[in-house]
Amino acid sequence: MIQIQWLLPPQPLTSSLHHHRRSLLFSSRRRSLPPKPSSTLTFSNVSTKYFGFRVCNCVNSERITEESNEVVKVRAYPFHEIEQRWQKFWDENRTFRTPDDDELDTSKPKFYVLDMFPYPSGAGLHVGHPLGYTATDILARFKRMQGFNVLHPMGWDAFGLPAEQYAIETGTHPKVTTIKNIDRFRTQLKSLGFSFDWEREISTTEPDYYKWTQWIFLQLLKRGLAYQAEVAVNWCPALGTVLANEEVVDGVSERGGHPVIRKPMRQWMLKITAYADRLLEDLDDLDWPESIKEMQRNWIGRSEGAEVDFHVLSKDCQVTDAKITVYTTRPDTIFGVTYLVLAPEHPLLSSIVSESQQNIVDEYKEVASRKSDLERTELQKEKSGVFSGCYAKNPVNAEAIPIYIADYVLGSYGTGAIMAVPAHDSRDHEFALKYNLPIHWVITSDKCCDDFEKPYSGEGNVINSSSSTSGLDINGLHSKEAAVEVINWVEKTGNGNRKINYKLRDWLFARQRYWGEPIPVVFLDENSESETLPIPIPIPIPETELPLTLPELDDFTPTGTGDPPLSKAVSWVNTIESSSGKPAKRETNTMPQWAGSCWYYLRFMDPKNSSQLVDKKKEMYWSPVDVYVGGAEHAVLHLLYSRFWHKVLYDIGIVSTKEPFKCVINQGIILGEVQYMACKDKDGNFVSADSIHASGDHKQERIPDEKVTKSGASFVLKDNPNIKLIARAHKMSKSRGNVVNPDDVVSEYGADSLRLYEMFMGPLRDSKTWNTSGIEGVHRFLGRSWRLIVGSPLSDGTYKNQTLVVDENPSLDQLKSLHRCIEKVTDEIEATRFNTGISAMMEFVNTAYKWDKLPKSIVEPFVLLLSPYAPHIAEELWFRLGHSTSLAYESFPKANPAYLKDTTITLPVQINGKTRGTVQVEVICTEEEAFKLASLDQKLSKYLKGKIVKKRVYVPGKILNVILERETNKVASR
Ligand code: ANZ
Repeated sequence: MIQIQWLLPPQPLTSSLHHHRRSLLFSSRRRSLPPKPSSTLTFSNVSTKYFGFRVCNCVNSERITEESNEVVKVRAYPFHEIEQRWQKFWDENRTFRTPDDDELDTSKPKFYVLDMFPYPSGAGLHVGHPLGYTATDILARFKRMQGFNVLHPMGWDAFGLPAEQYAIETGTHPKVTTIKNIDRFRTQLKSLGFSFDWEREISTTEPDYYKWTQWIFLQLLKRGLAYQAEVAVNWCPALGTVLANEEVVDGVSERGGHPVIRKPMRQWMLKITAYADRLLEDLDDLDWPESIKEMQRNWIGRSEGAEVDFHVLSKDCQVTDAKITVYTTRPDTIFGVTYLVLAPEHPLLSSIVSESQQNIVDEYKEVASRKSDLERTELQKEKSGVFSGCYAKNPVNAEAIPIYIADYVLGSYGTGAIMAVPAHDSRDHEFALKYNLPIHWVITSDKCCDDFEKPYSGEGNVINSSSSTSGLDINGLHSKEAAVEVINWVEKTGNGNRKINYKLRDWLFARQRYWGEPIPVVFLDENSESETLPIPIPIPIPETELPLTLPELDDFTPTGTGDPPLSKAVSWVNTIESSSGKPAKRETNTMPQWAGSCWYYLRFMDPKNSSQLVDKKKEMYWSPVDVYVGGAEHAVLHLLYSRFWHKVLYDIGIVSTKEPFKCVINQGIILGEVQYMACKDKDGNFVSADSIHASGDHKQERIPDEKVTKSGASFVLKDNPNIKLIARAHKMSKSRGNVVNPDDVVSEYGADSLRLYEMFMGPLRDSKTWNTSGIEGVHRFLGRSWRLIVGSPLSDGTYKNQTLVVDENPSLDQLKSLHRCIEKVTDEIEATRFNTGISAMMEFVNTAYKWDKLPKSIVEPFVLLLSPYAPHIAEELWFRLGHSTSLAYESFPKANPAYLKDTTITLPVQINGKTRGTVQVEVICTEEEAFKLASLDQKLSKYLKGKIVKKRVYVPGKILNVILERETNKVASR
């Protein structure tokens, strides 16, 4: 049966389509089928590029005719109607609502599967979002069917910069933009059939939610874990605002390109460093990707060493009281110190710099203030510095060594001062060469041949390290022993002490922005004028006054003074401090976007609780999150911040587990479709990509896919196969024009196909390349599954309501195929190898097409297996198989081991005591069946044909021995 299928509602035919359609119909010798305004006979994507239609066999959707480059598409089954119907059904029946309070049967096991909730941007979902969401949805549906109580929620991380910037540009209040974007995201997510419990939806911007973010802040404040400090921030004088690090590119503002300087300002800090050791230790037991754990370890950056004091010398070389404390991880190199370095922001600087050097030092400090820490510590950057004009005494050998100021030493790490050992540290070595400072070797490598041209930073044996003045002698010791010896010596002589340091800094928690959670503290007016209090004393607002809601504001533009926009809400800012009744001002800084996302997983357990952050019983039941899926870009900040808050909440008895997320999975990124580039020389002629090194100067030009063909392992121009092309997949971006919108995919192939395709592209954790023809493949598989069970469409393109299944007992073969498929799909879901689970189902459907009959007892379990991946089609099939309720809580099929074993064996056959061959038999095979198979066997039949059997000895599963009559034997052989 040949039929044209149209994909979208009928459109007026253009003349070229008329012509094209007629020629196709003519060539297929079929009478013309006018496009009917029915659901199946509708029209396709009418962009000129994709404009096309297809003559297809309605029984199997296989492509029959395809004109040159026309993209040919077909709807393999009526997914539009099916998907809408089931999404409505799930909504109306609250199918995925997780029972709450007394309805929750806590004797059942629980499974909490969570996605990193999205920022609802104006751009809507991209195809990267559904990758993780489909994976978690498969797990949620699978566990529900295995009898678990499943918590699978969704919400919005909706505070943040883009909505505020949009407000500055257009005057639209961030709340309005946020609500609009959330609505769009929700609609898109619902169109993909995710089984979220939408009744638990939360948004970080809702006062009911941020009440508890503010409450956590107050607990941190109470415990001294939130404090204020003067911290250098990115201040842009031209824009009159503080910028986030990502808004500063190469020292200028991303918007407008204005210079940005580092300026100290009052900020809120959270003392995450107090939890450094616990954050490090507890990593070991987590089922997280090793790479993330390693990144967190490096971020925390624990190092063991010592702080050593170097006394500053006066002009006449006398030891003064002033001392510079350095932090070193290599005390074993202390005899190799040839100068000290202070960070430009070191507090001692002003008191030690000599008069003659003052101007030079001031200038240097000014330049350094414009650089970020990252720029300053970049290894390849040329080192710079200035002499302070002053010297210090090395405590171990009493040598006078010069003190320099250089920006490769950071004020924020260690003590902001170092002892420089140019022979053994590459940064110091580079600096010493540049400023002609001495280099003293004090470590030899264990291997031979030291190269004194380069610094040696490894450990080794100590040389040139003794002093009669101090009595310290570490020559001949190994680095490790020498370090211990030096630390003991400095501790004993009062020149320093053992010290553990962390790279981890306290968390800068304030933003000079409007669209964030207000910080719930006030400052008494009487204190704000105080000269003696550079940092005003914060007074927490009473917990009963939470939430402290954001005031409405019409003007979001920066104040120009560095004061946050909230300072414009004068009547909100001016308040009365509750306990004293005195006039006070509210804090106008807001919290960073990280705050709301630090604890949202707890609120999902009890989203409507107005008296507690989370009910204790509910928390005890649902904690911790069993599987947390999201992008690898959150390896440190979000995942570390939420671990920190969780531990604080653990300490104050709000949560019952030490860690929030048992297992974390990072989904890979989806790259855009492969793009082909041809190289052109100066004159505009194509040159092969493999010769561009030789030709040097060249330009690249994008080549449309239809002009490309494969030749061996390369891609070449169809017109000129000598020209090899560059094939590359890029991150999806608007500027490259390679962004795939999930809405388009859903309307063209259906949500089930998109879900299936995203899982089929490759292992969840790998990066993958989008390929539209891949969706056609999985879409065809769903169509084949549909037609296998429902049958071919009727002549008007619709399908019968019934199925083709029969109520008969299945054959052994059918049972074996089914149970192998069950085993594979189950194993693969459990191991989150979703792609190979799909292959197993494809294999099953291929096999099933060969069967004459389809027993219901085989088809039903298959539909259940398919349902976590492609829930809409599975629900529809389930319904057509005669069920009246959703399959969401049906038991997931279990593989029966009896059908998994290989039940045939190779049975040796002896004739008159000699092994003459073998036959394949079922393990439980009768003597008669075994003998019959032997007589039919080509090789054995030669021995048996026409002979009389005297006796048969059959040991089931082991051997068949046939004894022949001798007489007959002779007669027969005559
Ligand atoms: C002397 C020395 C000799 C050092 C040597 C290294 C090798 P980690 O392991 O990262 O903690 N350092 C200390 N404070 C610094 C700061 N504020 N800015 C830049 N560098 C700083 O690194 C500790 C080492 O980094 C310290 O040990 C110090 O240099 C340097 F052969 O002291 B070392």
